[in-house]
Amino acid sequence: DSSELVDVNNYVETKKIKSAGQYHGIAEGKNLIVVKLESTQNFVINNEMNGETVTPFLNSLTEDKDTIYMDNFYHQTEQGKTSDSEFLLDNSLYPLGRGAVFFTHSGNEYHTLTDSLNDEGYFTSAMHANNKSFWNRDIVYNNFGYDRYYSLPDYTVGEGEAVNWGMKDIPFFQQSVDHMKEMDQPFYSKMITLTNHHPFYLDEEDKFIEEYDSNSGTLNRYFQTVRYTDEAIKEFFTSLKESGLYEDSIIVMYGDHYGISENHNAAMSQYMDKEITPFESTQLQRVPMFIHVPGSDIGTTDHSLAGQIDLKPTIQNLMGIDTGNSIQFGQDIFSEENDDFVILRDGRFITEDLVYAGETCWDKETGEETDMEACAPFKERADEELAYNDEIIYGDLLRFYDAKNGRLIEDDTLVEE
Ligand code: GP9
Ligand code: MN
Repeated sequence: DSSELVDVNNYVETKKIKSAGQYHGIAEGKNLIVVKLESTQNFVINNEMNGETVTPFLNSLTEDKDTIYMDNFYHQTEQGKTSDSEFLLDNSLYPLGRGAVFFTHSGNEYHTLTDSLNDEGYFTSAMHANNKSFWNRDIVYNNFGYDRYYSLPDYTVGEGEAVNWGMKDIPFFQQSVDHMKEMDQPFYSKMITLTNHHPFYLDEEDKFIEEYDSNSGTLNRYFQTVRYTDEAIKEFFTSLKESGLYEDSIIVMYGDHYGISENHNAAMSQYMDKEITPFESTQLQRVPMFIHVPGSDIGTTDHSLAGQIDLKPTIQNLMGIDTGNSIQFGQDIFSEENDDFVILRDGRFITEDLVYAGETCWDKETGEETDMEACAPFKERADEELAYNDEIIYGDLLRFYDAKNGRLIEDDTLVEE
């Protein structure tokens, strides 16, 4: 009942910071396009593979005058993979440690990013050229407040236009822009790419660089599919400009989770030219995050420590939406009061100076093991935060919270279904 929410709420209150951080309202009233980059890890950005540039277009954005590039941004997903990253985006809550919350708690009450945009009069949609029930998305998107889900039947997959799990990213983006041209503005569209997905196969004509030469075919091909998606994003920006939508839009892009699992540590170690310790493995959980606002002059590389849990309050701040009353664990990345603390869903965490992984405390600067005492207070907080999170999800506790007015709802006012 609502009494369970009291402790959770007290904890969340301790994390609340000034909501109106830097860049508040910079994209107010603009179309919001969020591109979820499949399996894209940060190590490919501004990096080469056997002398070839892996992500030329994304690299150019890291130098772009209208783009903030976050290079210290972690995914926080677990077994629910892509769907977990979507859950984080919409709720600023952690997914579950086991199973996929999209399946296990699809019917809970949530106070989503999408709801907040609906309240501002946005037309909201998700775009992904896959079967609509994959990850239970049709049910969940409806509950999260999306007005429309553009799924496989909304796309024409021509001859040679599918690879791996489905439609290739280049035609996906092309046809998605055609849909956007028909939308009422302002709109919010969440787009989910697919080509850079295990097993990372490509047709010959889509291979812009060579394979890598390790003992892992997965890693070898990964560079090529990342390169393909980079090309798709470049073309997407061009189509947006041609459609006239570009100037009135903000584009946020983030990697959903790792593409290269620990099974490929030997190959990764060859590529990175160092041993993949639990410390390195944790640092590899960084995913790229870009915020592109045409004409804004916000361009910088931001090293702030942050994670997917921070997407919702950060985007809301940019859109000029007040985040003050939500029950959530993320913080606006651009607020000066932001904590430098990221918790991964499996209990690992990262602070300004430390990484906790493999039940060991690591010194970030040296990458060497350090005294567990340094990590202990953070560990307590990480465990506490994840436990409160799980109480919310298992107890469907947001039923007892009136997010508009920021107050707990007494039980007797609730109509049980
Ligand atoms: C499937 C796509 C990939 O529609 O989102 O899902 P993943 O396997 O990465 O969770
Ligand atoms: Mn994914």
